[in-house]
Amino acid sequence: MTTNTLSRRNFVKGSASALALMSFPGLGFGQTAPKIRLEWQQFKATSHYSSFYNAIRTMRANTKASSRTSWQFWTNVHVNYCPHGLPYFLAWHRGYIYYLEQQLQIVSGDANLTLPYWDYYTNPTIPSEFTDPASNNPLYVPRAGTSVYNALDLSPFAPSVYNFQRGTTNAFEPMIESAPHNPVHNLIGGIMATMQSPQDPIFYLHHANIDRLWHAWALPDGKGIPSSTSSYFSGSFTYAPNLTIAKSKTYYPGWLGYDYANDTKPVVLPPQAKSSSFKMVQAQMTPTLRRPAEGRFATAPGRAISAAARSLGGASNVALSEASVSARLPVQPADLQLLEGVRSAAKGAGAQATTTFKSVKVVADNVTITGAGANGGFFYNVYLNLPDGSDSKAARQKYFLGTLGAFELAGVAHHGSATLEFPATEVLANLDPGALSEVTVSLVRVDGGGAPKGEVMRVGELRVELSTEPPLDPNPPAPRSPSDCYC
Ligand SMILES: [Cu+2]
Repeated sequence: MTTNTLSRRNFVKGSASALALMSFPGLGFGQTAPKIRLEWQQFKATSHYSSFYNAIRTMRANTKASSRTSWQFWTNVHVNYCPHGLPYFLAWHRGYIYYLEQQLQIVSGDANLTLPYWDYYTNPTIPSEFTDPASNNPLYVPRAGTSVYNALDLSPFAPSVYNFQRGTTNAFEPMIESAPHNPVHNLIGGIMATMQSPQDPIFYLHHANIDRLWHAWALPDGKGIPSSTSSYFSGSFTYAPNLTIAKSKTYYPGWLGYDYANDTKPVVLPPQAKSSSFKMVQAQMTPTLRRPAEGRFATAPGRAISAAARSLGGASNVALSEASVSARLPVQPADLQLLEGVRSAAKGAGAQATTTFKSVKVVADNVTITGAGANGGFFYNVYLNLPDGSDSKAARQKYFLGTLGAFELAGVAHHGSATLEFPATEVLANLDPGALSEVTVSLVRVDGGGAPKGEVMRVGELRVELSTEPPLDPNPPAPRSPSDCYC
């Protein structure tokens, strides 16, 4: 597949519309040439643009959610089944957009229609066709912001990222979900900051791009992706009645019969869009990352949370606004020793850990969001023991735990209790021993163009927890049945 990439790409530039009919050198007898998904700027110049546009208009006009030809039907598939922060995030969404693509082909009558992708590493502003608020524009929904420049991150594409699955060190899937995936949802905001996000047509261009980035990362040899016969790829995903796909088919073989016009990994960030938020954006991207000032919070001392978990101390009622903030947790010396035990065990220095605890996580418990906050337009980067004045790229690799925003909260909120957990054992293992005289969690605010002012979120308790669970587990429990929501 990879050897033909260049010739295909050159060909795409010339005549995209006839692509699916072409066969390419190197394909064996009986093999069909992959259908090529195009970047939006190329796609909109093809005859498939009107197929895409009209199919979305037809599907959005269909208000019968039980009908597969309605837009809401597909949104409900996402609401009910999508795994976020769980295994199969990439594979599940690959199958999901594949079936939506087929649905668009059926509705449009254009069998060669492929989903376009939005390459925000080249054009970080939403294509203008999606932002025209004319009432008859099916590509438009109200949004908080249009630039995702501040969501971009190159760290998933670093040479050290070889493993794939959640539960392995330096793993691609959780990394790309953390950024740019989640922050793109957050900075666009509006419906994109919720589990109903597929209502916004830009969702599918975003996920086609995430899918493309997975493909680009995996080339040429699949890196650490589990083999087709591994237990990881046994079983199937069910999206709806008669829409079931073997998990292995989301990667093996032939890759569902489509490819992308550009299969290369991003290596640099794009030039920043000139907009009214230019100065603000500039200020956030300075190469030095300051540790946010410590807020004053009521604190909760260390305590047992359950037989399997112990809180090392927490900060209560952490209000989050446009200001970044750090919370220093009141960790007792005895608890610091437990933490040091987990650190040295995770580092491999003291494999015979004297503690029953094996892993550590930062827990944001009882998180609430204001109405303005729920509309998105912002998010927070979460760090453990971020030093002051570190190089932002290095800090990203060493102290970064994940992102917190309206989208992440929406993903957990419909379980009833809004608790977000950030695995922290890998970061802990990489801290210098001297760095453990204190435990500080920093929340660094990142804004898009339409960020709200004032309080947007509140964390009931922000704490660090030790857990008896192993820090890394590439074979987590099997996903729940399709009748179960596992967002
Ligand atoms: Cu998404």
